[in-house]
Amino acid sequence: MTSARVVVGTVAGAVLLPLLAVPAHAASATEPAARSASASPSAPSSPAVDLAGVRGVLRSALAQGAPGAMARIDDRGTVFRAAVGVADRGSERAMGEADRFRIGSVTKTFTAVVLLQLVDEKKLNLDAPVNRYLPGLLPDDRITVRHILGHRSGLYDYTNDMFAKSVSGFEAVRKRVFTPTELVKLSLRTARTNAPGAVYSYSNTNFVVAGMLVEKLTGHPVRTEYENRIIGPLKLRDTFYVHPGMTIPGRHARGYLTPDQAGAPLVDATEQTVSWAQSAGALISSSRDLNTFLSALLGGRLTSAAQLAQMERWMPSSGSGQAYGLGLRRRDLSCGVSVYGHTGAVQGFYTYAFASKDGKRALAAVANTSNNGTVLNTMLGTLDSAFCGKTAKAAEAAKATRTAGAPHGKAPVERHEDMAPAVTLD
Ligand code: HEL
Repeated sequence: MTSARVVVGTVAGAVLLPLLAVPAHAASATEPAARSASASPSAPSSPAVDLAGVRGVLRSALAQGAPGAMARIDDRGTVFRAAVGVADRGSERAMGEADRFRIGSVTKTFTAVVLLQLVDEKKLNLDAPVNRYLPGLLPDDRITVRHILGHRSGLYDYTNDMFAKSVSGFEAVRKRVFTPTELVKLSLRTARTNAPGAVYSYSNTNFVVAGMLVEKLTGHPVRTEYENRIIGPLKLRDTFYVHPGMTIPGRHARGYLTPDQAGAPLVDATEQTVSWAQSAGALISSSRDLNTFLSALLGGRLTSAAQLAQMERWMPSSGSGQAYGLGLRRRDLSCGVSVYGHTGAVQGFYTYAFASKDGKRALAAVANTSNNGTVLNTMLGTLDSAFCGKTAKAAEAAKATRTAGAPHGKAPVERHEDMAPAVTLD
């Protein structure tokens, strides 16, 4: 069950050609010539991918309670794959690198891209009040679109209360269908966390509002806009917004929620509406599609250069070596390299999806469990292995991770930004 399957190969379709015009909304997924497996996986200045290191991190996640874990790295046409454990505890089907999964808050980057495209189209002003577009929605006219996309609105995160008890909280909403307005109202029951723009305070409410902006400005459901602007042009064959449907289409990993009580059995959380998250976290995707998406975004093929620069205007966020732009995280790795993308935590799945500054190397890594802070922090190690190679510090970090301790998030793990509620930090 813990044996790792690792493949290095080539990919067709992983590299998109630059677009002709700006804004680059109609990104082309023209297939490049396949590269040979022996081709250099990275530019001379980039450390070689440490696939054995990635595999070691995945194995650690298994030892810490994840039924399965996998990662895929796309580097200039060369693909590195690793998968360990099982996708399905019932059938014991092995985890596959091509399995689909729920990406949680990586959805936020997709939503931000749609809004930045609308800025390119002059339909939206980042510094305008949200209430200009959605009159009366928010209790403060000073909250701007930029505050929403940078988690600086002060709107309380209603999921803090919703998932205070992980399993019963989840079961209470598993089949529910919320309207976005209902979710905003849930948030507004609690005082705001800060004045508009004052500080970073991560909140799902922001990206529910972002989805409402998409729907108001385009006149279409967010699903249509994801499809027409990102999924279709990039040929993302594994990416779906099924809300309020509950199932993951096609071959997918099942997701297992770790109960708060140590030793209690994992809860299969695969089927759910994810209506509590919607445009803040309900997308389904695959490691290949996430790498294609982030490579296209960082490569400047989804927005104009000006709007990508807006997404990359970094503000301090919680945690060292981390910053937040607009729907985009920056993480500074042990070797001094910074990577750009997002993380996701939805019941049953932890995701890391990051790319290099030029988008030419991208990693997506997934464990099919959640509410297990140890696994979440262990999976962070895939970034160092993918982007730093075998540096001494990465090896040290991997060693520390391997000895990090027990599941259920009680171990002395590295502090993670915006930790999902009730995951223990010390
Ligand atoms: S949390 C995060 C991650 N984001 C945020 C969002 C997402 N996910 C959620 O808000 C779900 C929270 C509940 C998840 C649940 C579990 O682990 O399955 N936890 C509990 O129920 C705890 N009581 C900031 C980590 C992100 O990386 O952006 O995705």
